[in-house]
Amino acid sequence: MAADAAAVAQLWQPLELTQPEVYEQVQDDFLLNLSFWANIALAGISILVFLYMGRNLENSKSKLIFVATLMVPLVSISSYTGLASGLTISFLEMPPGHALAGEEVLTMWGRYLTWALSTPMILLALGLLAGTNLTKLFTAITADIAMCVTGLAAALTVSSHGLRWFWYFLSCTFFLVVLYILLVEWPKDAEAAGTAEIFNLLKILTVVMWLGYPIVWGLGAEGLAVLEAVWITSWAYSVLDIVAKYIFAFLLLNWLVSNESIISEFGWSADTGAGAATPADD
Ligand code: RET
Repeated sequence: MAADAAAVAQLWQPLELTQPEVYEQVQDDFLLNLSFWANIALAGISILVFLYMGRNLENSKSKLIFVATLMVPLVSISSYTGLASGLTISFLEMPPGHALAGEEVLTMWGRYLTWALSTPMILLALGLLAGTNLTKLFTAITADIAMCVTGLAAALTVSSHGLRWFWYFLSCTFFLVVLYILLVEWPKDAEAAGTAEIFNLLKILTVVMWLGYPIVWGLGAEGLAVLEAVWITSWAYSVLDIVAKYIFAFLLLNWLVSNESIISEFGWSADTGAGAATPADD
């Protein structure tokens, strides 16, 4: 009798995996594990290459662009180490209404968390390159952080299926703000700053790649579960990351080291944009 009760109690307990158990699951899925380690290796190589590339920069704004760009693979190597060790992965039971309702879905929430640190660095570098003003930079970065945090909330909400999607659309709304600044505001600033050519290349790369993330979320196990195998979702994010982070950063730094003279020194304020007249010296 007592043994029966214990068995029933065990059956009703939520499946809470310990960190070593999550780690074991990651180890057992070769392709999933590879999607993490490929990025750890690429981030490591990128850090070394970028440090070498930026060694002779002199102008203070160029140096800030460099530091922001270097932070991207630095955050990334930490993010992927968190995933590979099972620290930032949880198995979450999907709520009724979800395609995998009642099932435990592997959720790589560490990705969303660390995007809140890496994507602002990308936008800081792009905004400085475009010679934008503080107001637009602040708006782009805060909307971007809000996008990542609400995306994290979408992934972690298990109380209601509807609310998962509500978070998702909130995140998309913040994303629209970022897209507007990238596509409408900064190109004008970059034109005035003389950096339009490289800015437009990086803008296209960024917009196209970044659009991939909400699509993968929507199709992956956390969303509509069209892509059910978790390693496919993970590889999709990993490939997007490779282009949106390391290739993006390489192109930016490669341009910067040979065109440093185009980047003006600091001299912007909250209400003047690139190319605005410098206040008279009186
Ligand atoms: C989520 C889901 C909710 C809706 C939206 C999303 C957008 C994510 C983006 C991520 C970009 C990440 C990058 C990381 C580099 O380190 C959170 C997937 C809109 C755009 C570039």
